[in-house]
Amino acid sequence: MCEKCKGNFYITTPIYYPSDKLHIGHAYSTVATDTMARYKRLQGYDVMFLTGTDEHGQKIEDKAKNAGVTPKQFVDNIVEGEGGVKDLWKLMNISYDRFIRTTDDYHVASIQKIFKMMYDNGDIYKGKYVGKYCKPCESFWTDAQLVDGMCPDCGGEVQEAEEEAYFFRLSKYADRVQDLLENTDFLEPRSRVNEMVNNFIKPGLEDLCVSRTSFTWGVPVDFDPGHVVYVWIDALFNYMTALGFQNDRYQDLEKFWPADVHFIGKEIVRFHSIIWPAMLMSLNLPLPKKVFGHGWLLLDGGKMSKSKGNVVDPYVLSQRFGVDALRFFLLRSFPFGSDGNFSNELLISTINTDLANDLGNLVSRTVAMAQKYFGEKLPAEQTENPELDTELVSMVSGLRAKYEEQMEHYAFQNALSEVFKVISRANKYIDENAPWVLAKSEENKPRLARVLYNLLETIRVCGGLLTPFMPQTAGEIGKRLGGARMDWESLGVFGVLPADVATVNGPALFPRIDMEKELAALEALSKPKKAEPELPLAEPKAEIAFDDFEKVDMTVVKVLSCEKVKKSDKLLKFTLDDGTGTPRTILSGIAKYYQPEELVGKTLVAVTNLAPRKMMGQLSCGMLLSAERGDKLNLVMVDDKIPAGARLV
Ligand code: ME8
Repeated sequence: MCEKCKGNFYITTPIYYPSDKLHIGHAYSTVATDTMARYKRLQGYDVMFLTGTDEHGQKIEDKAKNAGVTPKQFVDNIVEGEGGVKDLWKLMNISYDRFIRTTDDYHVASIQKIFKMMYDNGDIYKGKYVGKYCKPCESFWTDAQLVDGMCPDCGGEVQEAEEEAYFFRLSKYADRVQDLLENTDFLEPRSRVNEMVNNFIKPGLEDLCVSRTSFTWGVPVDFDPGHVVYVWIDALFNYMTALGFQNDRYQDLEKFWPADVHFIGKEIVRFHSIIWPAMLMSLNLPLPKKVFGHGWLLLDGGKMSKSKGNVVDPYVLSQRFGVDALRFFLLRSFPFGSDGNFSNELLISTINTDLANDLGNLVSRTVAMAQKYFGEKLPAEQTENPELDTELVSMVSGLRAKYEEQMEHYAFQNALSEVFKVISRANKYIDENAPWVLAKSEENKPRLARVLYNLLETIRVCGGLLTPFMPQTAGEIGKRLGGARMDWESLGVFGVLPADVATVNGPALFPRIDMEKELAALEALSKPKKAEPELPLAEPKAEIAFDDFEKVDMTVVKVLSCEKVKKSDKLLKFTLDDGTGTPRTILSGIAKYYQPEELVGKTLVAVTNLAPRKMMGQLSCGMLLSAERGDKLNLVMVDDKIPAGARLV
């Protein structure tokens, strides 16, 4: 621990499945974690905030296959590509310290060692799995756990599955895990403890199947080829491998383990509160101090999901309302442990009420009055009026303690309520003191200065405590107060601003939104785009005899290289593998439809017995098949599995 720090604090988000683009529900876990991490940094802790992606498993393997790319290419695109996971966290101003990808080499190697350690200590053994498997959830279930024969997590169909597999002796740890859940604060909210104990532990914890042979996209069990490690072992241990457990990549284990808290969604509480501690017990490792299972953001009463097509796009919302407003809304509108119904109306009314009316108005009115009545700086000569000032001053002085009490219990909504009580009180204080009346007489100027000072000081403390929730806004508030102190120590004290504080004017922090117009605009955005106009069909050609068709050699070719032909807008020059061993050159007039580099490696079809033809001084030996309708043109691409040289028959 560093000498100046209050201590170390390690907090994690779940690591996300990069199977689809993320939606606002995903951002919920991460915004909450970011807010907690920023709060702890504000308090003076040395924070490690870990997030990342959980990239193995059959679901990803299947999706990659459908997309015609390798699993790694598929996940790379969703994690690192434009509009992907990392982009979203950048947009949402997520201040993570470390990002782990479970395909990172150091993690893969660590997982192999961890699996072997549990095999060597006898907690992992080889057996045969017979049961029900839910593919989307990558979970095996016993008959007793199914709900009406369906997966208890997603409600989807399960399949009979039988395979040779490794098992983890989860049953051995049932009593210890039950004791942990019932007799400590390990799992919160407490309501989730009953759910875990009654639904999973009391009916009898069975050993857990922890390897798969039905697919290959996972961490290979190095001592038994053909088996890959169950994704949840791979995923859960990320929290430790990212600190350096069983690898040399990082050296932070001693400093940060055990984690202070894992924030996770409620549907993965089972994995984090039963399987995770049991595996740590197996390896005699310290358990995380807390697992907090937050609620879901619902849409029309159900969970948002890509498959239901009811996801809400955080890019659209943050572009229209600003990132801070969106972050604020997520934590202000719903208690963290419970589900909450997302709606555009609620989002807009929260912004209008709390941010535009209460906070925004307080800042603009106060700064505008300070500038109007006194110019850049307040005069140092000020008169207090205890009768009018005491309540506000004592509320502001006591705010940090109340806020802290709530934040320590992850009660974001309550912490914000405390701040907004003070903001409302300050708005009332303006009306009670009517600065515009005081301004009328010179004699009242010292009193007027004090009223404005008290308001500016209130804004400083409230703005400072809002920093973890709305970092940009808090920074802007600090600027308006002439670069005011907003460190943790100063937020617990009233009277930190110098009496002759300088203020800076600026535009409204949160302009009021016209609810009706905005709802209509959002509605229009969510409507499917107009269908494209029908493209004209080409005129059919005259009938030909089969013999004529037989004369054409159509051959499968692979693109070895492709480049633009100099001085030509239309032509691309292809070097192709046609299976003969001698590269074939074909020029094709498709430059306006494709970038040359995107075609390298593609499998195409060429007419290979067409008489060679010179174009722009170069010889083209054949023609690539493409499909045309109206002004749309696409090369005919075939399955990459077909070898070069295969003949179309
Ligand atoms: O579960 N409301 O990944 P994931 C609130 N890879 N939270 C939501 C939500 C919603 N509508 N939709 C998703 C996984 N989430 C695993 C985690 S950890 C070792 C492995 C939350 O991408 C969800 O509850 O499916 C979970 O906490 C997180 O997003 C990641 O979900």
